[in-house]
Amino acid sequence: MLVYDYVTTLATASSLLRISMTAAFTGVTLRNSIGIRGLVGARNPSPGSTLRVENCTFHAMGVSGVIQAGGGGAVTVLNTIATASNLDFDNNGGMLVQSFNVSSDATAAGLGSKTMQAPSALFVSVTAGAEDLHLLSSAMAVDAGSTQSSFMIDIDGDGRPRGIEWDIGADEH
Ligand SMILES: [Ca+2]
Ligand SMILES: [Ca+2]
Repeated sequence: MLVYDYVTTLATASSLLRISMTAAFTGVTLRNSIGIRGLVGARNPSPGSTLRVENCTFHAMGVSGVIQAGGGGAVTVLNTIATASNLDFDNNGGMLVQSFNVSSDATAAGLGSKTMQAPSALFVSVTAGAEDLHLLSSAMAVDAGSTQSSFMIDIDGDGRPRGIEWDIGADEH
């Protein structure tokens, strides 16, 4: 689990998780993590690497929440919210396999995903410098995720699911 509120002066180099371009990694997973105001949340620039992103929340990234950027590489991203980026989810070569994601632009895709969702309707606070990316009780991401068997908690240590289904994003409401 990671929480990264980017320092503005470091933002030109910022990815929360970036796979090496010079070696092949498989089986890397980023989950229950939040990134705010950086450039990229999760980036796979490696042609030979695969990355899985589960139940993350990325907000106000200058470039993207999640990028697959190397031909031949693959990112699987599910139960993840990316909002207020240049492109919330970006397939720039290779495979970007999406399901049960939420974006504020048109780039969430696949089964169970929702586009064009206003951040202010999802999160407790999107005030710059005072963000609280816990879900509002009224957020459409509540009980809208897909059930996973590989983990059972959220970023707070709350059990998943609460309510009738898993939530989308790092927070289970
Ligand atoms: Ca739930
Ligand atoms: Ca929670």
